[in-house]
Amino acid sequence: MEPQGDIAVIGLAVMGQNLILNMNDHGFTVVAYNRTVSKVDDFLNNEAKGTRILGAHSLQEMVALLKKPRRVMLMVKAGKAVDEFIEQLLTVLEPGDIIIDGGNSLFEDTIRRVKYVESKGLLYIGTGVSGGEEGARHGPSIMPGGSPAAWPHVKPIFQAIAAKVADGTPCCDWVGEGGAGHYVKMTHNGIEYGDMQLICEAYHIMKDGLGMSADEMHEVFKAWNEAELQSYLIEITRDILAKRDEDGAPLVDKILDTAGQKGTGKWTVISSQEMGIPITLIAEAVYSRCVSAMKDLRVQAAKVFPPGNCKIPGDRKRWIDDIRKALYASKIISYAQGYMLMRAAAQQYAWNLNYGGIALMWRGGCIIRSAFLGDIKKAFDKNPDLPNLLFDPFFKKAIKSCTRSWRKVVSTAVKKGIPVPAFSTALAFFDGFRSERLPANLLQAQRDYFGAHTYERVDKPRGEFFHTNWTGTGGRVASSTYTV
Ligand code: 2AM
Repeated sequence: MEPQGDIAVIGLAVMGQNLILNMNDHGFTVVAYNRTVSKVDDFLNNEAKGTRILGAHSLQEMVALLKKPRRVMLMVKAGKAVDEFIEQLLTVLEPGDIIIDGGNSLFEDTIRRVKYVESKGLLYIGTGVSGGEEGARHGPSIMPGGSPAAWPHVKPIFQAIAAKVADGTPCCDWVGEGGAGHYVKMTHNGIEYGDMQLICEAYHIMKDGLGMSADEMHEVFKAWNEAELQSYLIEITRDILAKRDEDGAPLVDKILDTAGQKGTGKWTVISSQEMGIPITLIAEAVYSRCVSAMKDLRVQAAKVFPPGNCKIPGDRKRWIDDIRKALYASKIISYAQGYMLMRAAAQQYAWNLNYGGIALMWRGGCIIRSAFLGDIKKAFDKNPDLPNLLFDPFFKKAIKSCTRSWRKVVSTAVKKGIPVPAFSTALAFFDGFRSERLPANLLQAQRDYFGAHTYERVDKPRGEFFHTNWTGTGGRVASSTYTV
């Protein structure tokens, strides 16, 4: 009998299982395999009961069940497990077959793996999958990159199972070569860190500054979710604030204030440092989680530096509106920074990224899905070469309409001692970005003073470098220049 399997999925943790069930719902025959083979039968006898899903108890059996070219998707722990499976798969697959990694792999690993697997005559895709367990089951955002020749073979499956926007367009398209898919997914996660931190700062000001209850904040987030901030993260925040513990008190108040992280936010910041792109908001979001994790030290510090009165006087309704605007403006900055990062990465790694397409992929299914991404898509559709989101007329107008409130919220929070690292770094970035002249003239003078690093002059063409003997005792020789 001809093999029936359209695709194999290795890794039966919840994401893998849900993707398989999703593929099955869309008419594909999936072969399921897992390192701990007993989980295959567990899955077949429970979640997969009554479906056309096939189980394999060895990689050989799995391969024999697949149509050619064989498509094998790894949904295993990022890191060593992926490399180990690639090695094993290379012994059972044939040239032309396709290995897909759907885990949260570091894009540099994916770049290496694409080259390696292609060198063996097979094709490789590293794909971001976002949307959590629910997304995987009912429609994730899928961001594939790697060997372009593999895409036509994977496209029908991925686009069928992906989330769809209102007009039916799937939140999945080809991202680019090499590690492009995982890079875009990493950036997505970084932006997700930023969005979450922004919401938390709004919540903090409302709670401590305006003295609002969880119920009152629930109403605010409910209203915000009806307008320009409409998004999955605002929606779940609304619902979290309404959730009661068994004793009837808001559950959110009982949760310890220490946040964890798995590393994709950190990777985004590391990559931005390497590329010299200021994604200050995401960086602050990552560091804010680090500060939150220092609970014991914070408890000690709170005794040494007890907080003063942080109540914010004035009309609460107006404040809430100001906070909404501060959040919206900061969010625009965060996405502008994220897009700058992707643009720099595209240049560095020679990826031809479609920025509007990326916004569309993030429009549905994933954690940062929002109405806002529809506006970003429109901006890049209008001008694919848009150098910065802030230059798009829609966003320019939006930022301008928010700046007064944004400054008011940041300055008041600072006065009251409520930490707003993301709101304030966004504003500081904005002010730096729109400054024709920054104090870096002085900085460059300092560098030339102690290190003979040279400087360019405002009254001479760019690219001409000068060195001054500042003290009269330094030498005439300048150090070689370099850029970061
Ligand atoms: P397991 O069920 O055999 O532990 C999520 O952890 C998924 O990744 C699971 O399917 C798990 O398989 C798999 N996994 C984790 N580490 C692995 C490794 N080193 N080799 C193979 N599979 C691994």
